[in-house]
Amino acid sequence: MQAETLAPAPADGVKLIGRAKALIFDVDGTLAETEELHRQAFNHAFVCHGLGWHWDRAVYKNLLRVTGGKERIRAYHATLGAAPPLSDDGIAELHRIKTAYYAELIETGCCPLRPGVAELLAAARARGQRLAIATTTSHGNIDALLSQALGARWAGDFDAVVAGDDVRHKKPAPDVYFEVLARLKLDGSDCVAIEDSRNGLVSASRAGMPVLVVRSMFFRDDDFAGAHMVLDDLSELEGSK
Ligand code: XBP
Ligand code: MG
Repeated sequence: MQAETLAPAPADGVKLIGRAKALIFDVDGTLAETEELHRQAFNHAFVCHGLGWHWDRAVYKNLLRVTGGKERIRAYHATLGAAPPLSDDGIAELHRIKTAYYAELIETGCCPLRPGVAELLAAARARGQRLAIATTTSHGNIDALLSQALGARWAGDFDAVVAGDDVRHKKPAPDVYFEVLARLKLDGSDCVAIEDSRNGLVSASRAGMPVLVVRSMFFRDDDFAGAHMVLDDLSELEGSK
């Protein structure tokens, strides 16, 4: 009879997390379900510029394969055969409008942390573990989200915060995770990455770290082969201590 392969239970996630020296969090989709607000903010910028573009959820889901907002705009523009040219400055201006509107949306308080996130951050701090962020989005967007969710002094709890524009290549390249490891002076195997997308999983895995995936709105059906564990959200860890 063939042995059944069992998926790791949340208790394995608790063990994995408990023995890590540092927990490294992705932001979008992992700490909070921000991607829908990013989508609305991109559409706002397109209206402001009179472009006649609109990214519905299906289109956006597909475009999320391209990490980074400026890169995503450029990739979409390239799919429009006869579109007027869009310069790097034009893209940067669109992205500035998008970013300002995204911050306004976040400041309404409509985007709380996902279930189990605040509890995990508090438990990790109580255990003396270090916290870090490895994200594709910008420092401004991280600050907008975490000031709202954790208070203005949130950054004091994190030993490294590395954003997309701090590194040469965005996820799925490992640059952002390698930069976090360099700042923490740790090896990947000492840490756990917490991610919500295939691109994030690949990025962290290439930097040599085990990855715990939490499924999010747009990446729910991504291929997470290679993840240490896949959870619906981090609150699943709480019942298995
Ligand atoms: C998140 C992203 C980001 C956001 C938009 O990826 O790809 O581009 O969608 O942010 P991850 P910006 O969660 O894997 O880090 O517009 O600021 O780039
Ligand atoms: Mg993400």
